[in-house]
Amino acid sequence: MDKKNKTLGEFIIENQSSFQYSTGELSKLIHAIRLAAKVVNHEVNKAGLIDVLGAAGDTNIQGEDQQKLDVLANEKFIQTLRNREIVCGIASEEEDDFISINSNDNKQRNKYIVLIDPLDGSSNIDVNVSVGTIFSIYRRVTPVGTPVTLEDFLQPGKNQVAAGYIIYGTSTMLVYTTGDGVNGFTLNPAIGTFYLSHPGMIFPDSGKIYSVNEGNYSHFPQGVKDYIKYCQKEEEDRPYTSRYIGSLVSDFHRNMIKGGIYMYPKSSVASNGKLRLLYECNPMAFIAEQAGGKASDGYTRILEVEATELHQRVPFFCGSKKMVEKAEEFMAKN
Ligand code: AHM
Ligand code: MG
Repeated sequence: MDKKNKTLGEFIIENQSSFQYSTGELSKLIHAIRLAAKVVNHEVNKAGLIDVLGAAGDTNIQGEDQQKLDVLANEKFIQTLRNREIVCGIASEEEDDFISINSNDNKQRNKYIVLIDPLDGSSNIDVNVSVGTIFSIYRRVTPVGTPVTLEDFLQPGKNQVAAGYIIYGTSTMLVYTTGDGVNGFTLNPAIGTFYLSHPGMIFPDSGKIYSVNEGNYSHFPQGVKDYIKYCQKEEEDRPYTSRYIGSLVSDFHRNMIKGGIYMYPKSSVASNGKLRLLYECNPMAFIAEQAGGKASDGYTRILEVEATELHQRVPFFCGSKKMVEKAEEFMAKN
């Protein structure tokens, strides 16, 4: 069959048996995320026509203003995952605490938990620039049949069984991994079906794009400043090109296709940077590694960073392997 004719549904069914200990539960979970993605896509596409632009009037636990679409996307994902009764717990950027889910018979038999950033890149919503959804899936560590605890959510990223993102861009794509490579699916909006458009996605070993908010330059650690100067220097294949959308999913997606590095370092005003370990950095790091790329906090592999709180922040360097290694070299020197 022509790869572009293969739907996400067909792909999930075909690959279910290759997943260790598969009982079909993970497949059902990906099916549910696919459904929620289509619903959120529909809402995002109507932005500007209906009253979903602008601030919702509340702030989340991290003190950030919630946008109406942030709240809506959060509701849609949680509602879908609840209705399908396929997870035992959910944590979201937009929820202060994790949500424990009891199934109808009140005997929680589900073993997966989901961590999600329902709509990432909120500052881009009102100006019609690409935003995304990021998700991370783990097997619970506490016994099945009991309510989930914080311990289930604070697992190291290397324990993830699946992770992915949806990019609401010029087209809408769902990209995910279950630990066996990375595959990308593009939504045909006319019929509401995702098709396998990017099989076996690979991060080029190196690239020419660096993505960082250079407005924060004076607050960056010396290692980051030196690496940025290195990117800009006229030498060998440099200067690199600077590309920063301010929407992690979009910056990551472009860099994975073209080759590049994304950085959100710590700074003198934000000691752990901005991005959240559990539902932003870990899933992107898992995808990056599965595509042959690399993700680090400047010194340590992201997937091994210890999680101590749900909304923990961590410095993030992610992208083409050689570029991340070079940035780490500069960090180590300082
Ligand atoms: P958000 O979860 O509140 O949307 O914040 C995360 C976003 C990332 O998508 C993006 O890369 C980064 O924040 C941009 O931050 P800044 O505007 O500080 O450069
Ligand atoms: Mg976010």
